[in-house]
Amino acid sequence: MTHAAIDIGASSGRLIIGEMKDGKLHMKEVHRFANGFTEKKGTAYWDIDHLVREVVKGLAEVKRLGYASVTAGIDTWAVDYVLVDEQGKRLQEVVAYRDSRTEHTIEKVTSIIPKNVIYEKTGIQFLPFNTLFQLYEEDKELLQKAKHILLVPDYLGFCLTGRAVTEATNASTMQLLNVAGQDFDQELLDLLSIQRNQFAPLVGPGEKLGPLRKETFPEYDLPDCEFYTVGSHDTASAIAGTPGFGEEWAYLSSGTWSLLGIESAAPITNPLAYEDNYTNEWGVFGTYRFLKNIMGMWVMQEVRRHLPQDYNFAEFVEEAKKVEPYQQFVNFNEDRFLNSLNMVDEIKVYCRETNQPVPETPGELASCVYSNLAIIYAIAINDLQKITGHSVNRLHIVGGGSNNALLNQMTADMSGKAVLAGPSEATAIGNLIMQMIAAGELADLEEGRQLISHSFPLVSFQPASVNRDERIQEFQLKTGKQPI
Ligand code: LFR
Repeated sequence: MTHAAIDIGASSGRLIIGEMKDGKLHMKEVHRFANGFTEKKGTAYWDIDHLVREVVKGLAEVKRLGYASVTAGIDTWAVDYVLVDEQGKRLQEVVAYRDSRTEHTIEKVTSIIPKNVIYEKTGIQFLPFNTLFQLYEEDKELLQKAKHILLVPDYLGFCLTGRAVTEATNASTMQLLNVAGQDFDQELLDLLSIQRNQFAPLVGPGEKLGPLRKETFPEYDLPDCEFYTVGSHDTASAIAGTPGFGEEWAYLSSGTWSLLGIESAAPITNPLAYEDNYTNEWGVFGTYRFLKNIMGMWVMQEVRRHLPQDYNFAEFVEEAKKVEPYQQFVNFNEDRFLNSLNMVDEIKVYCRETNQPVPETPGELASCVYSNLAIIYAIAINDLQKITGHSVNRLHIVGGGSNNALLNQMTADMSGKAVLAGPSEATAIGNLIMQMIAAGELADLEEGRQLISHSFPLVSFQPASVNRDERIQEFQLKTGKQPI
């Protein structure tokens, strides 16, 4: 059987074909396209029609390559939504989560329903862009007109199959689901003046969504395609695609964001988890991802955009290697780095404000980013162990960022943990694995992860002794980030 993973991140999308042959998963990328938000009249929007078009083009490419019949699953980033009317028409431009409209919304909402109450209900970390806060700022008339409020992958699935669902892993990131009730929380819906039925039925990953409506796209020659729901939140798919076994592993899904955490059988919402803003996103097969969002490769993407030299990411790594690391201590998790006007200037200003050497060259900037990400990861692992009582002895780094051997080594050094890097396409792999389980080719997630570990090489990094404690303390001193 041939499966197609449609995996769209904040900076690019791809369609990857996967098949099981001789006990291994074989993958081929058949289509790749750019993604990104653009500012129009002061608001940041995604080009959602472009994404629909590129997915259809990718499916046409599948047919052109000789695959007459496939299954498919869609995953994207989380939290952003599309309003759809009675006729199935989109009602608005899709606002991107880094838009500033929700800059102060956490305070507004939590002055009505206290923060700890929302956390107890949802178990979800407070991020300014959670759908709860975005919908709070949405045009109320438009909201009332909406028959469906669909998250991005559910909207794409709706355009392709005509069926509207709310896939649960992604839905959990809205911060509107009540974890005890396993459905939308009535008090939060009331706060937003939204009816429960404006959200399509909740479905788990691994359900049949429906066949591709080829007649909607007559200009393309398309394969027969049966859509399945998968972990439609890219991070849910990435962790499904991480070959972790036993108890003592943690993951770092490294892409535009760095998502660092553990897989848990139950949500963890104790006071420390609340204070340190750890989240419990829903994973595949009833798991929870206890994790923290860390500003990840976004920082480098933005540094790259604002430098006159056109370096690719591998070149940044080469430049960074020539520079002494750990020269500045910068907490990239501060909100000021979420959507800075100019990331290069923002880093320099931060260093000046804190009386630290200012990184100037591309190598110095990259080294500053990698050094601090490694320290932030190390602190997150320490905190995580304290909060959960779970001990971590290996860190699996997956996603595009796992190709950065320098950062992998620094992360091993700063955390004192063994790092296993790869696969870099964990998200697409997790998407494919879920389809294979749904189609009966794999028994369960454990078998899927075995398949991954037999199919892709993992690279191991052992921690070296490098003044770990001093550096972490200096970071805490310079940035004011207190240990828990
Ligand atoms: C990663 C991700 C994160 C989510 C952020 C915003 O691509 O999905 O998990 O917090 O993007 O949607």
